[in-house]
Amino acid sequence: MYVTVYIGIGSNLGNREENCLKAIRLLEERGIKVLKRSSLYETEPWGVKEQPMFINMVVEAETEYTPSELLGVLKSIERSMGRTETKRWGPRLIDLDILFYNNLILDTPELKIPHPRIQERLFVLKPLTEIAPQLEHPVLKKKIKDLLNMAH
Ligand code: PH2
Ligand code: MG
Ligand code: MG
Repeated sequence: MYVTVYIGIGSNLGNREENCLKAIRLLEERGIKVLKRSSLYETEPWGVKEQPMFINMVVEAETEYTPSELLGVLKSIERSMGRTETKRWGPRLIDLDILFYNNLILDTPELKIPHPRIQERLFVLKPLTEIAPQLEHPVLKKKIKDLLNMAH
């Protein structure tokens, strides 16, 4: 059964745009069908301020992977692109995060869905509003466009 997922993509090392676009190609090679992609956004680093600016984007995709399979695929794409262990919120060549998986709510040590800090992060809310303004956050019960307005 196909589910709709939203994946956040970010990079602040190397050729940041190329890294994001390459990640999308690798998602598609793994059978993840990318239906919509946001523009590329240059964003201020969040969490750890002393690091280069990020490029961020969000894609809407269809997949048959379970949440944990999808997490494994994202991690393996990150590794295949040369990402090594990074410190929390620190610089990274590529970061692929599951934002939403249909309207599933999942809270395990390995994986939390929706991504727990979407509502605080303009670097997620801006690109997401571009492609899915009416999408409702299953925990907060608010539309993405309203979360963006509230975050300002
Ligand atoms: N990712 C982080 C920490 N901070 N800041 C921006 N602007 N964009 C990111 O993707 C990002 C961040 C950890 O994954
Ligand atoms: Mg992240
Ligand atoms: Mg991540």
